[in-house]
Amino acid sequence: MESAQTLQRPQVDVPATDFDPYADEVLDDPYPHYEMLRELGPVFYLSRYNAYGIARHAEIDAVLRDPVTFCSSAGVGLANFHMEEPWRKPSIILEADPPMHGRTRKVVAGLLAPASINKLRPTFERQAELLVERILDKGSFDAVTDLCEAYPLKVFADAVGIPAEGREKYLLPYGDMVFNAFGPVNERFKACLAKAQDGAIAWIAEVCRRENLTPDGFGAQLYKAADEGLLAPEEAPMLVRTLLSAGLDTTVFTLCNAILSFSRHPEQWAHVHANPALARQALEEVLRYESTFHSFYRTTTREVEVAGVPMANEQKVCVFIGSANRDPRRWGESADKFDVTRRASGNLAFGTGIHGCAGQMIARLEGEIVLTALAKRVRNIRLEGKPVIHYNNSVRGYTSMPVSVSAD
Ligand code: OVM
Repeated sequence: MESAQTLQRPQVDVPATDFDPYADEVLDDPYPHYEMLRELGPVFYLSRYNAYGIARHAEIDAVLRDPVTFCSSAGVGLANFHMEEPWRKPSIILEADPPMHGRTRKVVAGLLAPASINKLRPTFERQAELLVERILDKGSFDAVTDLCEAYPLKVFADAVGIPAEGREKYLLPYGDMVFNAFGPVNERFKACLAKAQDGAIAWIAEVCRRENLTPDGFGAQLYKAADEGLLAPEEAPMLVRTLLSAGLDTTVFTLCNAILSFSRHPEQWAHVHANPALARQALEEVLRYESTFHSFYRTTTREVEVAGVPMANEQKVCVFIGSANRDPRRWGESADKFDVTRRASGNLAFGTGIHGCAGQMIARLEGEIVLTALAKRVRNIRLEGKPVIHYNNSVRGYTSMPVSVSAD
Protein backbone atom coordinates (compact mmCIF):
# COMPACT_ATOMS: atom_id res chain seq x y z
CA MET A 1 0.00 0.00 0.00
CA GLU A 2 1.41 3.38 -1.01
CA SER A 3 0.94 5.93 1.76
CA ALA A 4 0.72 9.70 1.15
CA GLN A 5 4.03 10.05 2.96
CA THR A 6 5.74 7.71 0.54
CA LEU A 7 4.53 9.76 -2.40
CA GLN A 8 5.81 13.03 -0.94
CA ARG A 9 9.27 11.66 -0.40
CA PRO A 10 11.78 11.86 -3.25
CA GLN A 11 12.18 8.53 -5.06
CA VAL A 12 15.27 6.84 -3.68
CA ASP A 13 17.49 5.01 -6.13
CA VAL A 14 18.57 1.65 -4.76
CA PRO A 15 22.24 0.99 -5.37
CA ALA A 16 22.58 -2.14 -7.50
CA THR A 17 25.52 -4.49 -7.41
CA ASP A 18 26.45 -7.62 -9.36
CA PHE A 19 28.27 -8.92 -6.28
CA ASP A 20 27.96 -12.70 -5.91
CA PRO A 21 27.74 -13.71 -2.23
CA TYR A 22 28.18 -17.36 -3.25
CA ALA A 23 31.45 -17.11 -5.23
CA ASP A 24 34.35 -19.18 -3.80
CA GLU A 25 36.54 -16.06 -3.54
CA VAL A 26 33.88 -14.36 -1.44
CA LEU A 27 33.43 -17.33 0.87
CA ASP A 28 37.23 -17.48 1.31
CA ASP A 29 37.13 -14.07 3.01
CA PRO A 30 33.75 -12.34 2.93
CA TYR A 31 34.59 -9.44 5.25
CA PRO A 32 36.08 -6.91 2.79
CA HIS A 33 33.07 -7.59 0.56
CA TYR A 34 30.70 -7.01 3.46
CA GLU A 35 32.29 -3.62 4.12
CA MET A 36 31.69 -2.74 0.47
CA LEU A 37 28.03 -3.83 0.79
CA ARG A 38 27.47 -1.83 4.00
CA GLU A 39 28.94 1.24 2.31
CA LEU A 40 26.56 0.93 -0.65
CA GLY A 41 23.78 2.03 1.70
CA PRO A 42 21.28 0.52 4.11
CA VAL A 43 19.62 -1.44 1.29
CA PHE A 44 21.03 -2.55 -2.07
CA TYR A 45 19.92 -4.70 -4.96
CA LEU A 46 21.68 -7.95 -5.88
CA SER A 47 21.10 -7.75 -9.62
CA ARG A 48 22.43 -11.27 -10.27
CA TYR A 49 19.77 -12.76 -8.02
CA ASN A 50 16.92 -10.22 -8.28
CA ALA A 51 16.88 -9.79 -4.54
CA TYR A 52 17.37 -6.92 -2.12
CA GLY A 53 20.29 -7.13 0.27
CA ILE A 54 20.86 -5.68 3.74
CA ALA A 55 24.29 -5.79 5.37
CA ARG A 56 23.99 -3.35 8.30
CA HIS A 57 23.12 -4.47 11.83
CA ALA A 58 20.27 -2.03 12.60
CA GLU A 59 18.27 -2.68 9.43
CA ILE A 60 18.73 -6.46 9.62
CA ASP A 61 17.57 -6.42 13.23
CA ALA A 62 14.46 -4.43 12.21
CA VAL A 63 13.61 -6.78 9.33
CA LEU A 64 13.98 -9.91 11.50
CA ARG A 65 11.71 -8.37 14.13
CA ASP A 66 8.91 -7.80 11.62
CA PRO A 67 7.93 -11.34 10.56
CA VAL A 68 4.53 -10.20 9.30
CA THR A 69 6.01 -7.91 6.64
CA PHE A 70 9.08 -10.11 6.03
CA CYS A 71 7.77 -13.65 6.07
CA SER A 72 9.43 -17.08 6.21
CA SER A 73 6.70 -19.24 4.66
CA ALA A 74 7.93 -18.40 1.15
CA GLY A 75 11.24 -19.99 2.16
CA VAL A 76 14.29 -18.46 3.85
CA GLY A 77 16.49 -19.11 0.85
CA LEU A 78 16.58 -17.41 -2.52
CA ALA A 79 13.81 -19.66 -3.88
CA ASN A 80 10.30 -18.25 -3.48
CA PHE A 81 8.09 -21.20 -2.52
CA HIS A 82 5.08 -19.36 -3.99
CA MET A 83 6.67 -19.78 -7.39
CA GLU A 84 9.22 -22.60 -7.10
CA GLU A 85 9.02 -26.16 -5.82
CA PRO A 86 11.14 -26.59 -2.65
CA TRP A 87 13.77 -29.37 -2.70
CA ARG A 88 12.07 -31.02 0.32
CA LYS A 89 8.81 -30.62 2.24
CA PRO A 90 9.06 -27.19 3.92
CA SER A 91 10.02 -27.11 7.58
CA ILE A 92 6.99 -26.57 9.82
CA ILE A 93 8.96 -24.20 12.07
CA LEU A 94 11.68 -22.50 9.98
CA GLU A 95 9.63 -22.05 6.84
CA ALA A 96 6.35 -21.21 8.58
CA ASP A 97 4.61 -18.02 9.72
CA PRO A 98 2.31 -17.33 12.63
CA PRO A 99 0.02 -18.87 13.72
CA MET A 100 1.42 -22.27 12.66
CA HIS A 101 4.94 -21.20 13.62
CA GLY A 102 3.90 -20.27 17.18
CA ARG A 103 2.47 -23.73 17.80
CA THR A 104 5.49 -25.73 16.58
CA ARG A 105 7.96 -23.27 18.05
CA LYS A 106 6.40 -23.63 21.49
CA VAL A 107 6.94 -27.39 21.45
CA VAL A 108 10.55 -27.14 20.26
CA ALA A 109 11.30 -24.31 22.71
CA GLY A 110 10.01 -26.52 25.53
CA LEU A 111 12.41 -29.33 24.56
CA LEU A 112 15.39 -27.02 24.36
CA ALA A 113 14.63 -24.83 27.40
CA PRO A 114 17.44 -24.29 29.94
CA ALA A 115 15.78 -26.54 32.58
CA SER A 116 15.79 -29.43 30.12
CA ILE A 117 19.23 -28.95 28.58
CA ASN A 118 20.96 -28.36 31.93
CA LYS A 119 20.32 -32.03 32.68
CA LEU A 120 22.64 -32.84 29.77
CA ARG A 121 25.56 -30.86 31.20
CA PRO A 122 27.34 -33.71 33.05
CA THR A 123 27.22 -35.99 30.00
CA PHE A 124 28.31 -33.20 27.68
CA GLU A 125 31.22 -32.33 30.02
CA ARG A 126 32.38 -35.92 30.29
CA GLN A 127 32.43 -36.32 26.48
CA ALA A 128 34.34 -33.05 26.02
CA GLU A 129 36.94 -34.09 28.60
CA LEU A 130 37.38 -37.46 26.86
CA LEU A 131 37.89 -35.80 23.47
CA VAL A 132 40.37 -33.29 24.87
CA GLU A 133 42.41 -36.09 26.48
CA ARG A 134 42.39 -37.93 23.15
CA ILE A 135 43.71 -34.95 21.17
CA LEU A 136 46.34 -34.25 23.84
CA ASP A 137 47.52 -37.85 23.52
CA LYS A 138 47.82 -37.40 19.76
CA GLY A 139 49.47 -33.98 19.98
CA SER A 140 48.86 -33.30 16.28
CA PHE A 141 45.44 -33.98 14.78
CA ASP A 142 42.74 -32.77 12.44
CA ALA A 143 40.63 -30.39 14.52
CA VAL A 144 37.65 -30.76 12.17
CA THR A 145 37.23 -34.54 12.27
CA ASP A 146 38.80 -35.30 15.64
CA LEU A 147 37.10 -32.58 17.66
CA CYS A 148 34.66 -30.24 15.91
CA GLU A 149 32.72 -33.00 14.12
CA ALA A 150 33.24 -35.74 16.68
CA TYR A 151 31.69 -33.79 19.54
CA PRO A 152 28.23 -32.81 18.17
CA LEU A 153 27.96 -36.12 16.29
CA LYS A 154 28.22 -37.82 19.66
CA VAL A 155 26.50 -35.54 22.18
CA PHE A 156 23.79 -33.82 20.13
CA ALA A 157 22.82 -36.89 18.12
CA ASP A 158 22.68 -38.88 21.40
CA ALA A 159 20.48 -36.15 22.92
CA VAL A 160 18.07 -36.39 19.98
CA GLY A 161 18.17 -40.16 20.38
CA ILE A 162 19.06 -41.45 16.93
CA PRO A 163 21.10 -44.62 16.25
CA ALA A 164 24.90 -44.38 16.15
CA GLU A 165 25.07 -46.31 12.89
CA GLY A 166 25.20 -44.00 9.85
CA ARG A 167 25.69 -40.72 11.73
CA GLU A 168 29.15 -40.05 10.37
CA LYS A 169 28.20 -40.91 6.84
CA TYR A 170 24.88 -39.09 6.57
CA LEU A 171 24.20 -36.42 9.18
CA LEU A 172 26.64 -33.73 8.05
CA PRO A 173 26.00 -34.20 4.29
CA TYR A 174 22.28 -33.80 4.98
CA GLY A 175 22.83 -30.51 6.83
CA ASP A 176 25.21 -29.41 4.07
CA MET A 177 22.28 -29.76 1.66
CA VAL A 178 19.85 -27.91 3.96
CA PHE A 179 22.22 -24.95 4.24
CA ASN A 180 23.15 -24.91 0.56
CA ALA A 181 19.42 -24.65 -0.16
CA PHE A 182 19.35 -21.22 1.52
CA GLY A 183 21.28 -19.89 -1.48
CA PRO A 184 20.72 -20.11 -5.25
CA VAL A 185 20.45 -23.31 -7.27
CA ASN A 186 24.13 -23.12 -8.25
CA GLU A 187 26.62 -25.91 -9.00
CA ARG A 188 27.33 -26.25 -5.29
CA PHE A 189 23.63 -26.85 -4.59
CA LYS A 190 23.25 -29.35 -7.45
CA ALA A 191 26.33 -31.39 -6.52
CA CYS A 192 25.24 -31.46 -2.89
CA LEU A 193 21.68 -32.52 -3.73
CA ALA A 194 23.00 -35.39 -5.86
CA LYS A 195 25.14 -36.51 -2.92
CA ALA A 196 22.30 -36.15 -0.39
CA GLN A 197 20.00 -38.18 -2.66
CA ASP A 198 22.56 -40.97 -2.46
CA GLY A 199 21.47 -42.17 0.97
CA ALA A 200 21.36 -39.21 3.37
CA ILE A 201 17.79 -38.06 2.68
CA ALA A 202 16.40 -41.59 3.06
CA TRP A 203 18.49 -42.23 6.19
CA ILE A 204 17.21 -39.03 7.85
CA ALA A 205 13.60 -39.99 7.13
CA GLU A 206 14.24 -43.41 8.65
CA VAL A 207 15.88 -42.23 11.90
CA CYS A 208 13.07 -39.69 12.46
CA ARG A 209 10.58 -42.57 12.89
CA ARG A 210 9.42 -43.23 16.44
CA GLU A 211 10.62 -46.84 16.58
CA ASN A 212 14.18 -45.79 15.76
CA LEU A 213 14.50 -43.24 18.59
CA THR A 214 15.73 -43.84 22.15
CA PRO A 215 12.99 -43.56 24.79
CA ASP A 216 14.12 -40.33 26.52
CA GLY A 217 15.66 -38.19 23.78
CA PHE A 218 14.34 -35.03 22.18
CA GLY A 219 12.96 -37.12 19.34
CA ALA A 220 10.84 -39.30 21.65
CA GLN A 221 9.66 -36.16 23.48
CA LEU A 222 8.35 -34.76 20.20
CA TYR A 223 6.28 -37.91 19.69
CA LYS A 224 4.99 -37.57 23.28
CA ALA A 225 3.95 -33.98 22.48
CA ALA A 226 1.96 -35.42 19.57
CA ASP A 227 0.39 -38.01 21.91
CA GLU A 228 -0.72 -35.10 24.11
CA GLY A 229 -2.31 -33.36 21.14
CA LEU A 230 0.23 -30.51 20.99
CA LEU A 231 1.28 -31.63 17.51
CA ALA A 232 -0.45 -33.55 14.75
CA PRO A 233 1.01 -37.10 14.50
CA GLU A 234 2.77 -36.36 11.21
CA GLU A 235 4.39 -33.25 12.72
CA ALA A 236 6.56 -35.16 15.21
CA PRO A 237 8.94 -36.66 12.60
CA MET A 238 9.03 -33.28 10.83
CA LEU A 239 10.39 -31.64 13.98
CA VAL A 240 12.89 -34.45 14.56
CA ARG A 241 14.05 -33.64 11.03
CA THR A 242 14.36 -29.98 12.08
CA LEU A 243 16.66 -30.89 15.00
CA LEU A 244 18.86 -33.00 12.71
CA SER A 245 18.88 -30.35 9.97
CA ALA A 246 19.73 -27.39 12.15
CA GLY A 247 21.70 -28.86 15.03
CA LEU A 248 24.79 -30.57 13.63
CA ASP A 249 26.64 -28.71 10.87
CA THR A 250 26.07 -25.41 12.66
CA THR A 251 27.70 -26.45 15.93
CA VAL A 252 30.46 -28.32 14.06
CA PHE A 253 31.30 -25.15 12.11
CA THR A 254 31.08 -22.96 15.21
CA LEU A 255 33.66 -25.18 16.91
CA CYS A 256 35.85 -24.96 13.76
CA ASN A 257 35.59 -21.18 13.82
CA ALA A 258 36.51 -21.15 17.52
CA ILE A 259 39.61 -23.34 17.09
CA LEU A 260 40.75 -21.35 14.05
CA SER A 261 40.18 -17.97 15.70
CA PHE A 262 42.11 -18.99 18.80
CA SER A 263 44.97 -20.51 16.79
CA ARG A 264 45.27 -17.21 14.91
CA HIS A 265 44.98 -15.11 18.07
CA PRO A 266 47.12 -16.86 20.72
CA GLU A 267 46.91 -13.84 23.03
CA GLN A 268 43.12 -14.33 23.14
CA TRP A 269 43.56 -18.02 23.96
CA ALA A 270 45.94 -16.99 26.75
CA HIS A 271 43.06 -15.08 28.39
CA VAL A 272 40.72 -18.08 28.23
CA HIS A 273 43.41 -20.51 29.33
CA ALA A 274 44.20 -18.29 32.32
CA ASN A 275 40.52 -17.98 33.17
CA PRO A 276 38.34 -20.86 31.86
CA ALA A 277 35.25 -19.07 33.23
CA LEU A 278 35.64 -16.77 30.21
CA ALA A 279 34.63 -19.66 27.91
CA ARG A 280 31.02 -18.61 27.47
CA GLN A 281 31.72 -14.99 26.60
CA ALA A 282 34.63 -16.09 24.41
CA LEU A 283 32.25 -18.33 22.49
CA GLU A 284 29.90 -15.39 22.01
CA GLU A 285 32.78 -13.39 20.52
CA VAL A 286 33.59 -16.30 18.17
CA LEU A 287 29.94 -16.25 17.03
CA ARG A 288 30.16 -12.52 16.39
CA TYR A 289 33.61 -12.46 14.80
CA GLU A 290 33.17 -15.57 12.62
CA SER A 291 29.44 -16.09 12.19
CA THR A 292 28.59 -19.65 11.31
CA PHE A 293 25.43 -18.71 9.43
CA HIS A 294 26.19 -15.86 7.00
CA SER A 295 23.07 -15.05 5.07
CA PHE A 296 19.47 -16.06 4.51
CA TYR A 297 16.30 -14.46 3.18
CA ARG A 298 12.91 -13.15 4.05
CA THR A 299 10.09 -12.43 1.56
CA THR A 300 7.98 -9.26 1.57
CA THR A 301 4.24 -9.75 2.12
CA ARG A 302 3.30 -6.21 1.00
CA GLU A 303 4.78 -3.01 -0.38
CA VAL A 304 7.13 -1.67 2.27
CA GLU A 305 9.91 0.85 2.76
CA VAL A 306 13.20 -0.08 4.41
CA ALA A 307 15.39 2.93 5.28
CA GLY A 308 13.49 4.97 2.69
CA VAL A 309 13.87 2.32 -0.03
CA PRO A 310 10.50 1.12 -1.39
CA MET A 311 10.11 -2.61 -2.03
CA ALA A 312 7.25 -4.34 -3.85
CA ASN A 313 5.35 -7.32 -2.49
CA GLU A 314 6.87 -10.86 -2.93
CA GLN A 315 10.45 -9.59 -3.03
CA LYS A 316 13.30 -11.64 -1.64
CA VAL A 317 15.45 -9.80 0.92
CA CYS A 318 18.86 -11.24 1.79
CA VAL A 319 20.10 -10.44 5.30
CA PHE A 320 23.87 -10.71 5.72
CA ILE A 321 24.13 -11.52 9.42
CA GLY A 322 27.85 -12.25 9.06
CA SER A 323 28.19 -8.62 8.03
CA ALA A 324 25.90 -7.23 10.77
CA ASN A 325 28.26 -8.87 13.25
CA ARG A 326 31.16 -6.80 11.85
CA ASP A 327 29.25 -3.54 11.34
CA PRO A 328 31.23 -0.67 12.90
CA ARG A 329 27.93 1.21 13.30
CA ARG A 330 27.09 -1.39 15.97
CA TRP A 331 30.50 -2.57 17.20
CA GLY A 332 32.61 0.56 16.81
CA GLU A 333 36.02 0.89 15.20
CA SER A 334 37.18 -2.44 16.68
CA ALA A 335 34.45 -4.41 14.86
CA ASP A 336 37.07 -6.43 12.94
CA LYS A 337 39.08 -7.26 16.05
CA PHE A 338 38.70 -10.64 17.80
CA ASP A 339 38.47 -9.69 21.47
CA VAL A 340 37.10 -12.16 24.02
CA THR A 341 36.77 -9.40 26.62
CA ARG A 342 34.24 -7.52 24.47
CA ARG A 343 30.50 -7.55 25.14
CA ALA A 344 29.47 -9.51 22.04
CA SER A 345 25.83 -9.93 23.03
CA GLY A 346 23.44 -8.46 20.50
CA ASN A 347 25.25 -10.23 17.69
CA LEU A 348 22.91 -11.74 15.10
CA ALA A 349 24.67 -15.09 14.65
CA PHE A 350 21.49 -16.87 15.81
CA GLY A 351 19.18 -14.38 14.13
CA THR A 352 16.63 -12.57 16.27
CA GLY A 353 12.88 -12.18 16.71
CA ILE A 354 10.33 -15.00 16.63
CA HIS A 355 12.53 -17.15 14.37
CA GLY A 356 15.72 -16.60 16.41
CA CYS A 357 17.52 -19.95 16.71
CA ALA A 358 15.46 -22.24 18.96
CA GLY A 359 18.59 -24.29 19.70
CA GLN A 360 20.86 -21.42 20.63
CA MET A 361 21.06 -22.39 24.30
CA ILE A 362 22.12 -25.97 23.60
CA ALA A 363 24.50 -24.73 20.90
CA ARG A 364 26.08 -22.34 23.42
CA LEU A 365 26.18 -25.14 26.01
CA GLU A 366 28.16 -27.37 23.62
CA GLY A 367 30.54 -24.57 22.69
CA GLU A 368 31.08 -23.42 26.25
CA ILE A 369 31.75 -26.95 27.46
CA VAL A 370 34.29 -27.72 24.71
CA LEU A 371 36.11 -24.41 25.23
CA THR A 372 36.13 -24.93 29.00
CA ALA A 373 37.54 -28.46 28.68
CA LEU A 374 40.23 -27.13 26.31
CA ALA A 375 41.00 -24.13 28.51
CA LYS A 376 41.60 -26.34 31.54
CA ARG A 377 44.07 -28.61 29.75
CA VAL A 378 45.52 -26.91 26.67
CA ARG A 379 48.00 -24.05 26.86
CA ASN A 380 48.74 -23.69 23.14
CA ILE A 381 46.63 -24.26 20.03
CA ARG A 382 48.82 -24.11 16.93
CA LEU A 383 47.77 -24.23 13.31
CA GLU A 384 50.11 -26.68 11.52
CA GLY A 385 48.97 -26.13 7.95
CA LYS A 386 46.39 -24.37 5.82
CA PRO A 387 42.82 -25.04 6.94
CA VAL A 388 40.59 -26.24 4.09
CA ILE A 389 37.37 -24.26 3.87
CA HIS A 390 34.05 -26.04 3.49
CA TYR A 391 32.19 -24.11 0.79
CA ASN A 392 28.48 -23.79 1.48
CA ASN A 393 25.89 -21.25 0.32
CA SER A 394 24.93 -20.05 3.81
CA VAL A 395 27.23 -21.42 6.52
CA ARG A 396 31.01 -21.12 6.88
CA GLY A 397 33.27 -23.79 8.30
CA TYR A 398 36.10 -26.15 7.37
CA THR A 399 36.65 -29.68 6.10
CA SER A 400 40.12 -30.03 7.62
CA MET A 401 42.34 -28.05 9.94
CA PRO A 402 45.74 -29.48 11.01
CA VAL A 403 46.36 -28.38 14.57
CA SER A 404 48.71 -29.26 17.40
CA VAL A 405 48.06 -28.75 21.09
CA SER A 406 50.26 -28.82 24.16
CA ALA A 407 49.26 -29.19 27.78
CA ASP A 408 50.61 -27.19 30.69
C1 OVM B 1 14.49 -26.90 9.83
C2 OVM B 1 15.76 -26.11 9.85
C3 OVM B 1 16.77 -26.47 9.05
C4 OVM B 1 17.95 -25.76 9.00
C5 OVM B 1 18.13 -24.69 9.81
C6 OVM B 1 17.11 -24.32 10.62
C7 OVM B 1 18.41 -22.43 11.19
C8 OVM B 1 15.93 -25.03 10.67
O1 OVM B 1 14.46 -27.93 9.16
O2 OVM B 1 13.53 -26.52 10.47
O3 OVM B 1 17.27 -23.23 11.42
